[in-house]
Amino acid sequence: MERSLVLIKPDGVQRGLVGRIISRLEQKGLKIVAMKMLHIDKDLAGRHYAIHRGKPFFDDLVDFITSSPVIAIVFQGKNAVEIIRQSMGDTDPARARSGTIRGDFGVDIGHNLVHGSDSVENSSREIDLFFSAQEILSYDRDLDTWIY
Ligand code: D4T
Repeated sequence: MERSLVLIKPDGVQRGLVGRIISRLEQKGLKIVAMKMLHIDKDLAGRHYAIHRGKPFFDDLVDFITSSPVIAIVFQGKNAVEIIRQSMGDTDPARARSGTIRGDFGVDIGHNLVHGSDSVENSSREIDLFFSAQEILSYDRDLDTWIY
């Protein structure tokens, strides 16, 4: 089953949107297999956003993601990566559709509330940055027979 790393960014935590963001993804049928709260340091931020190093917004992005605690979650489910990207909406909340997390709760690209892995390859790299193998749990849910 596919896995994706979701981060509820500092603005999501500060604005009290953690429960609502998690709810949307749970209601879709995705399963939480790991979760923690942490304050990302510059080193982890640099590794997580390595692909953006050198871009004009990189320093602001690192300052923002390290400014206050985040919630890191591994969601698991069929097509989890794509489903989460669709649920989050466009990177720029101003362009994100209503009904998406960013479309409903955000206005500014620098404060877009949530991160979700953009590919299966990147999801395993990102999950490894935030979680050890022991922290990712395996369990059955009876309701899965009604989702799949
Ligand atoms: P993340 O990685 O946070 O899930 O966002 P996306 O996958 O949707 O978008 P991204 O990697 O292209 O951008 C990462 C992060 O940088 C911020 N950003 C992006 C920004 O502040 N200004 C910009 O011009 C862009 C492109 C927002 C998300």
